[in-house]
Amino acid sequence: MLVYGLILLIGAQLGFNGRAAQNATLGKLVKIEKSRKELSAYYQSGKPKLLLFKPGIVHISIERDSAALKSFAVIESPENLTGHKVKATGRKMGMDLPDGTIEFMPGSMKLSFKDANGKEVLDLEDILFSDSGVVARFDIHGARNFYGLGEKTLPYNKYGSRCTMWNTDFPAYPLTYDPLYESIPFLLKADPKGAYGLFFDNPSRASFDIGATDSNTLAYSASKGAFQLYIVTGKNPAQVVERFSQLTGKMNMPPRWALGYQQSRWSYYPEQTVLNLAHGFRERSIPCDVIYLDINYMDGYRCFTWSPKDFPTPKLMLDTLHDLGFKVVTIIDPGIKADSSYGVYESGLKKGAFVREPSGKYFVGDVWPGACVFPDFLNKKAREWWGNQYKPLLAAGVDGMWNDMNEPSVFNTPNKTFPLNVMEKTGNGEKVTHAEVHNVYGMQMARATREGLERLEPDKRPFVLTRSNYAGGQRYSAMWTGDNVSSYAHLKLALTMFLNIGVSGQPFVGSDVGGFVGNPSPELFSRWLELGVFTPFYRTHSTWGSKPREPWAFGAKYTKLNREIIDRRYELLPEIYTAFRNAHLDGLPIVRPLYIDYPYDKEAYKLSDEFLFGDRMLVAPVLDSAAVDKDVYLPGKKWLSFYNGTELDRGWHKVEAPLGHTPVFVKDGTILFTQSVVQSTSEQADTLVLRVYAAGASADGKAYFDDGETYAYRHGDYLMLNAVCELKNARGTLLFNPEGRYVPRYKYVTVRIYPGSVKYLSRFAGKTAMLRVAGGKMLSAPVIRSGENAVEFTFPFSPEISSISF
Ligand code: MIG
Repeated sequence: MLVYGLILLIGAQLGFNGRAAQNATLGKLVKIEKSRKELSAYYQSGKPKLLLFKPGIVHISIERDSAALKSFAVIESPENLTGHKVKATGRKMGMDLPDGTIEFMPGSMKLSFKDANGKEVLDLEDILFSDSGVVARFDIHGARNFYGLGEKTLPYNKYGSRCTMWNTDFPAYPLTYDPLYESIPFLLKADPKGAYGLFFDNPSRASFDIGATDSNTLAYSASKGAFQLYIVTGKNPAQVVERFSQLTGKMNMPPRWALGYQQSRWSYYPEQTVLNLAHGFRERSIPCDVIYLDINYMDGYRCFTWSPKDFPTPKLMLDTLHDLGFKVVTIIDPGIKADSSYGVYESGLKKGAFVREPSGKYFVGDVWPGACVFPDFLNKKAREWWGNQYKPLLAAGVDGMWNDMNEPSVFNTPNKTFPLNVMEKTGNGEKVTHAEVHNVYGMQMARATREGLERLEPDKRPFVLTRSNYAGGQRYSAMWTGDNVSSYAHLKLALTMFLNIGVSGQPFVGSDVGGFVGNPSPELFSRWLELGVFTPFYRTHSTWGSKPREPWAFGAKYTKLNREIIDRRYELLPEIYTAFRNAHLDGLPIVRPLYIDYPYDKEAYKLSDEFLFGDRMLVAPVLDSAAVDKDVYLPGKKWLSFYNGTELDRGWHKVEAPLGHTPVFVKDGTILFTQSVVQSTSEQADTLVLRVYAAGASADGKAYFDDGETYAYRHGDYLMLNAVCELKNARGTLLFNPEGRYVPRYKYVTVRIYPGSVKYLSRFAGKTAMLRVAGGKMLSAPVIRSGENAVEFTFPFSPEISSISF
């Protein structure tokens, strides 16, 4: 029996046949220490450590010479674990996890991971340190499905590929270009046999070779710093992703307006153009929540200023836009113009807030404003200073912030970013070179921005959008996939990227609708808008000099179509908001691969052209030119068409998909919460619409509501409306079970039921529905036939509804 808490010295002589173990790059093994959940080996010049971190998560860290940097990604600290057995013999140490066993042999530095059935799934074969970093090679035991790795281009399944982690600005990136703006070194192995995640937490330049060089080997290398690996186990891919999100944190609940449709371009200016744009939406009744101001709103690209010529009255403009129901997001880049008449520059100098060259001089590089200095976002003091700079923008009424160019992107250095020897200071004042921390610069900028907004306006949920990011960055901001291209291939790529970013812990993701570079055909733009309806971050954006890309810019026929598409987003808002709430709580993606919910279905691992939106809707967007139908795979059992309740069984189906029509299916047994169309989230919809898909005669669902902008929900000011519907013979009942005290201000509630069989329809239609409110009041309404396959009835809305029978 182990004595808990006692550190036992096993000593090299006990387990290594009298010979002291030796590692090629770490030297001689000096001693081994172990406790209830930790094993540390001390080599002459290195310290491998194995730690049971959290339930199902093991941390392996190998420090060489110097101590490892504190993680920027991991928010949790190791837990005191119960129910995990740690077995140690002289040679090895084993940890029994709920979903497998991990054994580590500090003498040979071998590590092996067996699944719950005792089958080997992963072995660390060797690990070598040298002046160019560390290289680790793993035997993947025949695994062929790998996902995640954040923002990566093609292919969808990363098996057979190599890629690099080095945040890079690359406009109009080709379909297989690597690396791009963000790095999430989290690799998810997932197939019907099981899943695990490998999180290599190191923000220096790193690389993955996933069976590309040797079909059975995963090779990982990092150029600087310690080897840091978290093995995340789980009984299926969903559990692995959830656990990874416990480690690196969840997306915060955004303000509701950030879920609306958003219009951007480089750039809308001057003021009058912005106002005309806003009126353009309202005059045409095309819903829109947010307008973006790209770099031309500034005075000579000086961050936190307004161009006196083009934006002489920003406050007035913002007031008008707010009155029209718009929010405004402004872009902010990290480069601060080195200009002694510019207050932000001067105050940053005083605080010593900028990164320096080894000589101690500030590093100066060119970006849009010309010669710039750059904030040291890794440093707490610099982050605080930075956060305060947002004051004037907030005072003018700006609602959200967009952080761009934060890889960081520099125009005039050979590597297009900071020179590798630029010095940065971490939280505890420790000096590091840029080479060690490049991949967290953008994330720390988003953090500085978010923390600033939280300090300046503590009652408002901030909205921050970032281009560059690292694992854990979902805690601070939404992200978009940067400078893509107007083509169908890029439309497909966008979805592929969303799916892998989602399982890498970042649910709040989107792409420039229509493609940033180029001009989409009217059809491509509409198809991209269609995908956007089901994309967490829904924003049209295009480059300098691109043709107009407002939803009405393509002629009357497309204006109507585009309006109907965007209307759909607003109808679905209660569902979308609920999906965000779920992702905020469980860390699972909103746009999610089929394998998350159907882990035993082989097909689910292949498909990157359809996805689940939340766990009850399957979306099969059209991603090809001139298509009028689409081959859709439905997993599980029965699905119903979102639009008309047509039933479809598991398997492949060719479904109609003319322009403007996205095939969407609802899992049988679901109540979806939708609403009547509004022009922006600042407007209250009249009618809450429950769509009951009940081919199997029963359905349930729930929807989450709160004020959409403050943290009052944390103190009980929310409503979780649970509903259950049962159909029996010619009778139906709907039971409501509300939790929380928030009251949405709908006027009516419509219930539309797709009972799946025409026989039922005729029984229900023409009857009377009776509604019962908690206090006992009763109301009646006629049940009418609605469309081919549904019946519906409407009542005044009350959050007190306890049941409806019909
Ligand atoms: O060097 O601000 O990805 O969305 O419009 C280009 C201008 C800088 C790159 C961003 C893009 C933005 C553009 N920016």
